[in-house]
Amino acid sequence: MKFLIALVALSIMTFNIEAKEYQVLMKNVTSDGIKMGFEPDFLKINKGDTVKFIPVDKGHSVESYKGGVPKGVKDWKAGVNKEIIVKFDIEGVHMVKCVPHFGMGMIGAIQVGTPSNLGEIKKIKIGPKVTGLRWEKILAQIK
Ligand SMILES: [Cu+2]
Repeated sequence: MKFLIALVALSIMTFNIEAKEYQVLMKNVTSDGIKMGFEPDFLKINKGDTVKFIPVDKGHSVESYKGGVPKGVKDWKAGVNKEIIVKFDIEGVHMVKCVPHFGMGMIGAIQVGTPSNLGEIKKIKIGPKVTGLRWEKILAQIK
């Protein structure tokens, strides 16, 4: 019996430690009725987890937002209609954007562990009004 309990405890621990893979869909209309968006547009994950960005509709791209990532992160990008799996090894807030639809509000963020660079990304001015409004809603979720 003791052995069985230990075995169950061990398997639960292993499960918690295992890195997870999340999915972010790139859509023309999100489930909330928002035009051109990442679904979800904000994710909180742990260091070492991966995110698969999937262009379920055509015409989308995803890339790291220049200056909107923690120090030490290399810029990355997936071209239009390309799926990409990104591993997030550095803690902080990682902003992402879709180039064709940035002006229509297609922006998102992946929070990895502690949002150490929150102060820096709060200073970033997001040009298009619709994008800026969406960005404010994302920022409000980062804690
Ligand atoms: Cu797009």
